[in-house]
Amino acid sequence: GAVHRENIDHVDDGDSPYACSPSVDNKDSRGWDDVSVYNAKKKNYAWFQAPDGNWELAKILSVSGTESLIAFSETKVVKVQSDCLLRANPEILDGIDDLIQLSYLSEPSVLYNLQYRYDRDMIYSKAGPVLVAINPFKTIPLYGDDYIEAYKRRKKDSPHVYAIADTAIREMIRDEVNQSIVISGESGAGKTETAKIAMQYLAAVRGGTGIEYEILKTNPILEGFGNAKTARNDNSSRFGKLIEIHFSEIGRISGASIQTFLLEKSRVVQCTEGERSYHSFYQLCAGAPLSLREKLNLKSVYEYKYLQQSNCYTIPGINDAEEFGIVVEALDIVHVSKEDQENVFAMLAAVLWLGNVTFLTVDDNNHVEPVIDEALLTVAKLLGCEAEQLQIALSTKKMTVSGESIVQKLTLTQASDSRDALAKSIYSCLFDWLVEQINKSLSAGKRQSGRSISILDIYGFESFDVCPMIPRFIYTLLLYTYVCINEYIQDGIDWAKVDFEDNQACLSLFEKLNPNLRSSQKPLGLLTLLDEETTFPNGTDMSFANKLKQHLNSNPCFKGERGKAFTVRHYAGDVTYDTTGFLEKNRDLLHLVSIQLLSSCKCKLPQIFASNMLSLSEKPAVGSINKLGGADSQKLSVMLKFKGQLFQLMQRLGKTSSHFIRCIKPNNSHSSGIYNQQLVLQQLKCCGILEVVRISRSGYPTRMSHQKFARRYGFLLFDHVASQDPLTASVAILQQFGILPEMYQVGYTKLFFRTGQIGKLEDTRNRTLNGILRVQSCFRGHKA
Ligand code: AD9
Ligand code: MG
Repeated sequence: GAVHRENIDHVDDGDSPYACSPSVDNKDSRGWDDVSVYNAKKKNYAWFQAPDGNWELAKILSVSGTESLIAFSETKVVKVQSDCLLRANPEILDGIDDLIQLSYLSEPSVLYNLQYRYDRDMIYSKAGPVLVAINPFKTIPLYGDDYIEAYKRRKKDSPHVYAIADTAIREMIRDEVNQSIVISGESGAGKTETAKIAMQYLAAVRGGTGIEYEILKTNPILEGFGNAKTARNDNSSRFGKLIEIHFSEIGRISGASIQTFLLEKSRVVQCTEGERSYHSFYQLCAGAPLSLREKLNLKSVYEYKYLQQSNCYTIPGINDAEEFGIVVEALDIVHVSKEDQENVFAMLAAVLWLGNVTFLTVDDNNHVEPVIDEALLTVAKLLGCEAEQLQIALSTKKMTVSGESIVQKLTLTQASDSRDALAKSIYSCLFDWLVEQINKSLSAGKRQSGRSISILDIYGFESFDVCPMIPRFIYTLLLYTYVCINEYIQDGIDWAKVDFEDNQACLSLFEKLNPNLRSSQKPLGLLTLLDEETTFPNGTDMSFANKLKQHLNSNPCFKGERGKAFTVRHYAGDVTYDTTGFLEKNRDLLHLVSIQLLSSCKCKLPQIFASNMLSLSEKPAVGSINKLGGADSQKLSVMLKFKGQLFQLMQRLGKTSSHFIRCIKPNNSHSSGIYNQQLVLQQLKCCGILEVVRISRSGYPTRMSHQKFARRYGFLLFDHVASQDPLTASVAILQQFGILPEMYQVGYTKLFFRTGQIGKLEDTRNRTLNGILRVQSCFRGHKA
């Protein structure tokens, strides 16, 4: 297992540098009286797992054979098997800020340490290279100018998003390598808030030109159009986001670009009880000024069928009308003209009205036609087309049979589907178009040095509905790349010292993401199988599940379950998925008739949408277009589109140096002060945080080439010989600064350090440099 178990029989306090407890009197600081009747010499504590799964701290009174006598309180003393106990850490380690400093690493000691900090509003901790952020669900005074200043000047070093952002800036400048901050976590864990906190830090310390203000203002727009209230989070992001912040030669923010991934389209036309559709709809209906209301024939939210179905119209504490004002202001700031803004709102209204379009049966074959009523007429007006055109688009489809084009009428289900498909397409195209406008504004005329810091706000693991294993997969892959076994092996380090669960089998489940590979070169993985089954006329969730079992059963990370389910062994934990709805969500059909309708509209946006859709489906490089259906619809499956994007994302991030933030949701009731052990543990396990801590304790996570090391610290050598080769210079530096041999390993091309070692050298370097600067300025002062 991931956890290092220590049998307390043969563990002695003496083996830890922190082992001696500071309290020597009879009463320990945990408040328990020393039960001296048992004459326990040492105050040994251990974790014992209660039947409910929670861990409790107990005092070891005596150990005999395989049994131990432990006390939970003065009155509750029990005898247990010693191997059920996990050694607790000495009190002096309570609340340490990096889990790798724990003397005894175990699930309960990690949980306890995080909770100790959380209870004191220290929501940030380090787990080796990963920043763990536990959602406080309340305002905590850890942010703002004073804190930013303190982290900028390195007056504070406790774990913080600011510290991560600051390190990213420094490393970008020092190493001349682009950086990325990868934020992951469950829905509602705090990813989006964390991303904003990181952006605020970058803007505050590296802004100055004003563009940083524009960058921050993209948040209300993206959240307005891409976030919604869900059961898990009142402000849940329904898309993935990578924001790349560009820096000029002098290290100031010079622009940015945003890439978004797969907006959840289905929410536009259906959402479950208690959830809402996208904020933008409610904001518009609540906040639009009278003139706009009249132009768009806007009604209240209660009048629209798409919004009615979930029976939830408001969010406690949120004023949608006010939010509308904030979004409009933000649109102004990113230079979306007033005219374009009105077009945007017209599209929102068109989508809402589309939902109110109804159908009537017109023949004996159950074929239908839309009713010409206020809804249909308003949609036609808002899109800029004739009502008849819209009627045709919603009730027919074109087929190509033996080279001949025929028009077929639709049944009620088919027609409703085509109406919903049109609504979904308009909305997702609108979202993409807005992102494009933002990108134009953020990059307009800015000179860039090519240096950047990217912030990835990945989906909530379980909320990505097309294929819920994808976000976890991305994170695993990135973290895996970070820990990067291969590099160690290639560099001659004996990796056996640092055992690491091989994840290759799990990754191969998902196959190579490179869409340019020919299918014969591609191993058949989950995504390809999903795609195949989606385009297969008779494919169902069940046949998909069976295909998976048939093709993947030999993979040790895959396990077929009964019915439509299967299990993937992720990085550190099994997750079972139900394939119900996978295929439907992967299908993304918009009939050609509808695309033609959009392209013939007089309004600007529908035309743009249509041409984007057509150009997308003409580009087979993004993914092969399904040949089965001919040209009657745009059949680029969701997964094919996403695979292309994902591949680019991985390529881009692969070139950066990554920093990891893992957001944790401490309870499911969104309340402050409640820390649910099991829930936290599950999240820590899910991404292998415990593994990472274990590896980081034993491994050498920091690395630097001999050349770079010698260049950076060589001048600190007492007798610096310029002709020294980098390896010799490196070794001399390590010796001069008393870096202990167990703290580093020398590879063929690189040095590998345990956590914290480079920090020491950097401090010396900075002190020396500051000294030199002071001497120089003194010298100049004298001259003047
Ligand atoms: V989802 O996958 O997009 O559904 P996120 O992005 O992980 O999710 P989000 O950042 O939206 O979660 O955070 C959820 C809520 O937690 C916020 O609306 C805040 O109310 C709360 N939160 C998160 N982080 C902080 C924080 N650092 N301080 C205070 C916070 N509140
Ligand atoms: Mg979010």
